[in-house]
Amino acid sequence: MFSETLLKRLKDAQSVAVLTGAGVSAESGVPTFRGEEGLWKKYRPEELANFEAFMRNPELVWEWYNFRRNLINKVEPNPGHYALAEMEKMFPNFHLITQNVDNLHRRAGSENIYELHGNIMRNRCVDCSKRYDYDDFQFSPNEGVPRCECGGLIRPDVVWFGEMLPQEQLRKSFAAARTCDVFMSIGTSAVVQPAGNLPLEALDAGAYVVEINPERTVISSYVHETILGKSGEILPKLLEQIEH
Ligand code: BJW
Ligand code: ZN
Repeated sequence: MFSETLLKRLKDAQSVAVLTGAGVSAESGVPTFRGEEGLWKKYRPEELANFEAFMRNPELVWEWYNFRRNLINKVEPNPGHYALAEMEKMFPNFHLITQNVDNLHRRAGSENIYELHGNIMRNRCVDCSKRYDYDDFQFSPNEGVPRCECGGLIRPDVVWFGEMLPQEQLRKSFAAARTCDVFMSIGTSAVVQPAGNLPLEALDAGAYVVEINPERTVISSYVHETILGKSGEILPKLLEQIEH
């Protein structure tokens, strides 16, 4: 099921970089953003995940995050997350770059993670940027939108459209893409920038680039291989092949 080239490249690899998206958590029961089961069927991602939307209607945006936090608290990492955590131990350099905010990679045991879009389990103040834990503030419709000790509104510590990604993590992600031997783009539509550009950056720098996704994406015609399938099924099989 895997090409000889991929297996050989992985066997010889000193450095592997992986980009993950919402698709890796789909088999855990977390809806993806786009497509059939899209979380944003009713509201497009751009309508809720931006600062103006939050300031205009913080209750609505908080309700949406509350719903997702409650869901994420109930689900477990799937075999795809666990296989990536195992792979981290197999290569001298292994960089896990994720667009996901759901913390499932960490819960599965991955350690070297770059969280490009933040983490849904953290909060921060829109005015003074002070960070708060999930437990410090939880939105309840009766109490309204939580506020910081400085009076500012509390928001989830995630990256919305039009906002800068965490610069150090972004820098490390691009450095990993430019220096890895094998790059895997897994469970992402790759339409959101700048993360979606990482596989192309890796290609440009000479890495062997593989995509794992049940559907073809905007990068499929550029990468070396697209393995069509679910990451929770493909990744454990790939792990098994490279372990021997
Ligand atoms: C499976 C599966 C299974 C299903 N197994 N797979 C260039 C051109 C045009 C616009 C821009 C541009 N550069 C920047 C922009 C603007 C914008 C952008 O990219 N817009 C595009 C939509 C066009 N980017 C930004 O604004 C970024 N910031 C930025 O660029 O700052 C610089 C700047 C500042 C000021 C002005 C201008 C520039 C920030 C982007 C932040 C994105 N944030 C979100 C929300 C995070 C918080 C939250 O979760 O609530 O991040 S949006 C949402 O999309 C979320 C995701 O991380 C992100 C990516 O989605 P992902 O993960 O790919 O999910 P899906 O649903 O799209 O795909 C799932 C895939 O899984 C599918 O392919 C399925 O087939 C597959 N799948 N089951 C494996 N079992
Ligand atoms: Zn504050």
